[in-house]
Amino acid sequence: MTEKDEYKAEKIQALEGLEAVRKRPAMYIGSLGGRGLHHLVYEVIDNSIDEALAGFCTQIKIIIHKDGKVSIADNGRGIPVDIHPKFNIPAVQVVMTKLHAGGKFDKKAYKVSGGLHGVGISVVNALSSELIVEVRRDGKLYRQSYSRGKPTSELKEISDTKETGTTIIFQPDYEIMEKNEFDYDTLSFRFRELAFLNPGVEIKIIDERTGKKHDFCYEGGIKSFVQYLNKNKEILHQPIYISKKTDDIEVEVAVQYNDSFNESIYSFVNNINTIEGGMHLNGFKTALTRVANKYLKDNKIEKLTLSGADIREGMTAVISVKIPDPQFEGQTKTKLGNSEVKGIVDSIVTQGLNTYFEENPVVAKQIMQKSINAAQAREAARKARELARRKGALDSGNLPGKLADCSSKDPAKSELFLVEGDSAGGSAKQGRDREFQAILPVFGKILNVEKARLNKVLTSDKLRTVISAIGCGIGDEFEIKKARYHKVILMADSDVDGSHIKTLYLTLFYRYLRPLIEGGYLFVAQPPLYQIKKGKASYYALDEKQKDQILKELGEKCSLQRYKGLGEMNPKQLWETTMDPQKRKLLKITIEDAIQADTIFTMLMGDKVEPRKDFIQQHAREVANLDI
Ligand code: 0RA
Repeated sequence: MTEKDEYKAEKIQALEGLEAVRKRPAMYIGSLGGRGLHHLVYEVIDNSIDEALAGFCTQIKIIIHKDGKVSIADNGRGIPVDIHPKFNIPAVQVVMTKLHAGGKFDKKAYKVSGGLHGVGISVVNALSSELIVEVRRDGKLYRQSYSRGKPTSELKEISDTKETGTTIIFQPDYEIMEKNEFDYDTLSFRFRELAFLNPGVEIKIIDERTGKKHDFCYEGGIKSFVQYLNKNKEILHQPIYISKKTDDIEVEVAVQYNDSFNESIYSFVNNINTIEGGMHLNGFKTALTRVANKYLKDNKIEKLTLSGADIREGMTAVISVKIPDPQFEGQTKTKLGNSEVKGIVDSIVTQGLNTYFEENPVVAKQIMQKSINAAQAREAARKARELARRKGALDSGNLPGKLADCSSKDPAKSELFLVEGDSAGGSAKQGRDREFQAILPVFGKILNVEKARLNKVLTSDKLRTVISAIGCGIGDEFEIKKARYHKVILMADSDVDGSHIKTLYLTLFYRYLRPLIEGGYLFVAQPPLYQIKKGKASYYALDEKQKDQILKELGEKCSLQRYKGLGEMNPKQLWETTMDPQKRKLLKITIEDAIQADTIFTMLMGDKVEPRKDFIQQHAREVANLDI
């Protein structure tokens, strides 16, 4: 084979690469829905972040255009434009058309591995009906356009410029992607996170459809991140910050305690949120537990051994490591597997915390006291649980009297409705299909678990009833496989009180029965707001929009009834509109993002009033059917 043939062969291979992306796109970006769509933007911005990590880029600007395109502009070095010796085309064209081509040029110690999939910018090109790349480099502005991964022009020199950097504008290919719009809040959330994780980098977003814009830039890095996470909480001290950078690994930890009982630790590897944790998180936890227990002992504060959970109660922390060759494991590939990282993080955190405790004895004693309280409360909870167990109050062997159980014993087919109010409970009992639907009437407001520890939860009759009906236990002893129903459905009025009750229950599930949410077992029923009658036919509308639409379609001579509560519906209506699996629309509760969910719950249920007011004013509509 001549050299020329060889080059041709490789070029063809490169093109085939992108064809493969178009044939099996989900393999490269995970989904073709909203998530995949936003992933395309993350893929591009990760390359700009790499430039920033290498020390050449300080600003990234993202614009959502009115026509649905997105542009990402940075002030990095610009993608090289010189002719690639092997492919005989400009390097930028190689980057845009060859899978994983990016890494070939540079010898950086580590890179953001391109979101979870690490696929490179060519994938975005392959999945765009139109893409333009502009490079500012060596005093010139260059431009090239593409469609569906193939160049539609040569790389052209456009003008002179003193600036450097890269701009990519793309229109997602809606022949492949499901038609979806870019969401300002989703993108902003990720950009804020990236700005925290890469201090000093300025990330601007502008939404030209609405005029919304935001500038994210945090000189304080993850110190600012924990302050942001704690912004609605009462904090105990300024953030503790520990960091160490060697040639091929960078470790950063920020910790700040608040007066709540919750543990919120977020870990990242190369800017990727490692939801499933891994070696870096293990190293951190091990070090923290060891250092705290040693401090207790050395300072003779109290003769007891703290568990890791005791020390982490009320702690907000961010751990960020940057390493050259991350191995991601686990179900969602968000668990760091590199075992060497555990010892490195452990030793850096041990040293850092020891120094901090030595230099800040007041804070150290505060944290110790909080941990001791936690240990004592945990012991009390253990006893309360023991007592509850002895009385059988938590097992399903001793089902609450109020529960109208279903006859099916198959959890996968069974549903539990938690119904607010006596009359609604009565209607639900009569209207249900008793084969697979169980009804547990619940009454009024329950304990706000956001402000209570487990032992207090266990002393509440109302909560114990719910826990024993579900059958999984609670807290550390929770066992999802014991669930007696695979659908637990909250059903309350669509008014302010009903929303409050739903939110209280959501908080209970989020803080103490979270695996039920993670397993996709928790739902909110959506009873209709209106009944519209025309002659003998009746129609139901979930919201104003639907009501207006139905009224328009039906024309004149309709009667309209607004339901104030579930109780106004007779058993048959309740079945038809809200309970019948064939007709109802359930809202599945998911934890899209733990950080967001956590912030929302603190805001809705915590002590500070102002942030709650602001949030409710801003999200008045969504709060009614909070979907986290
Ligand atoms: C390859 C090599 C170099 C930079 C880049 C790619 C690069 C890619 C993107 C994508 C968006 N913004 C970007 N900025 C840079 C290194 C260039 C050099 O050595 O000068």
